[in-house]
Amino acid sequence: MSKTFYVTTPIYYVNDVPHIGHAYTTLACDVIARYKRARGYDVAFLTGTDEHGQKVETAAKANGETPLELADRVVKRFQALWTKLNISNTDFIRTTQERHKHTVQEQFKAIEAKGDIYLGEYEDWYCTPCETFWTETQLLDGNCPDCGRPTTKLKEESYFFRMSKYQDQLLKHIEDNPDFIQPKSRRNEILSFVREGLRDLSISRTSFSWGIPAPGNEKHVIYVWFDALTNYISALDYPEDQNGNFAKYWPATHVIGKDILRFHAVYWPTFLMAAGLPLPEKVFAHGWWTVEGQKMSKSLRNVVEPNMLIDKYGVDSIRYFLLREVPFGLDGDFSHNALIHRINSDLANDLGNLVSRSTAMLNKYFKGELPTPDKGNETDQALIDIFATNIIKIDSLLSDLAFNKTLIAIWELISAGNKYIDETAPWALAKDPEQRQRLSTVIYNLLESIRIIALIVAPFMPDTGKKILQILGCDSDNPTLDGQDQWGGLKPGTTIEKAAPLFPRIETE
Ligand code: ME8
Repeated sequence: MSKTFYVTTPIYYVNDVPHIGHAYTTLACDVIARYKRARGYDVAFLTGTDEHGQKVETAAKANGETPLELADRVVKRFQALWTKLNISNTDFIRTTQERHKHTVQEQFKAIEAKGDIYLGEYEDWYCTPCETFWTETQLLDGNCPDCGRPTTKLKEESYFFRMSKYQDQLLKHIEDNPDFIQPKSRRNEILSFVREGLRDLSISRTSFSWGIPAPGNEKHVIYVWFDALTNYISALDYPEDQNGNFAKYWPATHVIGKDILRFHAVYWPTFLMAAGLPLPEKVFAHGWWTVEGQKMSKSLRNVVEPNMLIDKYGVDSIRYFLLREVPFGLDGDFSHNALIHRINSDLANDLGNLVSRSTAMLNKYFKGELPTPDKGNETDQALIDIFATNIIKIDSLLSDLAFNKTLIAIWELISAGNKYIDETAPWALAKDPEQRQRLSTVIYNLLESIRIIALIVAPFMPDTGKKILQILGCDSDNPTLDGQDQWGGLKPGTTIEKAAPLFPRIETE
């Protein structure tokens, strides 16, 4: 049996066009998917769009189109961005697809048959932008406690899910599995929320029609979150599982923003419990981006548009910046200055220079033909050791989705390479014919360190990793880490050309 890994992004609402926040989550999932693949896992990586609900219905009406026309139009923008951002998803789900509607209805029927869905009457305050009901006491000055916008009182017949029944079971699961909800601060929030008590959840609406009908009662459409969360298993063809994907890949690692943690860490697990299914492996809630110190919003006209950034700075620079700048899990601020600083110092200086200096010296001193190293001395061993140590460290950091610490650990390797050049001073060795073997060892070690750096940086910066591996004459299409992350992979005798600068410096006025 091969090792499998299943990672998912939220499915994004189609009433908004993709911005840097959406790109961030999807990118994080892509990095972990690529890393796991390089480690020999069979990876399923799902993203998609959330196309039902009142929000989408209202946005479509305002545009004079049908909800499906709106969805068809906006979904293309998401898909085009993921292509441009080099996202390696293996599937893309739309909640308007038949496969999804089928699973949602089957899931509803199964939970109803078990007695955990019943018909009742609902009266509460509804926030349409958030698609969420609030009790009187939860409102802040009559407004939605999440977004601050006005709510309306709704009374309607509704199906309810017996969420209260699963309170203790959920609490126990969270307590028994310290890594189920990450980071820890978010886990504590959910623990106290669950301890306060779970109410049964209204899971259908009769006040609008853009959604999946409740089985056997067409007056009701299924609540958009019951619908949306199910995407993670409808994409695996649950329950029929005709291709064996559900058996193979479930449970998933869900990566989401902190805004939707409660849905993923409370509602979704209890739906799964009711359906008798295993709970997700992990729910990781990352932080929120602001822009130049302000909340991103359409009205402030400060929404950062990823396409423009990629065109201007290059896809790998953006991928690097987003995951390097802020610890995953904490809030961060996007600023052009910070981005340019990272590109110039980390990419152009540290990584770019290491590659151009090393390949230039190989060409200058050995006409581009990789020499054979000898056993080496302590300086060489120190370099080899830090690679071995950090590769193990990176594996464990990435299993905690600690992207920025991983990049710091990779940059320790790059710095070690640059420091090694300064310490060994190849230009001085080159002047002394008796130091020819020493020079061979130094140059070999430099190029070899670049090979490993390219492999380990490739999940973050696929084009850059590929470019470096091509320069080194290595397999660049399927960068594998297993077995290839050991020192000594480069073959002496390989011809390696002098590399052009990988990252041009960005001049600022
Ligand atoms: O919530 N900073 O969809 P959505 C960081 N359809 N991440 C951000 C962000 C920001 N400023 N803004 C958005 C939904 N995000 C539901 C999900 S899942 C079954 C259904 C990211 O289009 C972040 O991942 O509002 C957040 O969770 C997601 O976009 C919300 O996307």
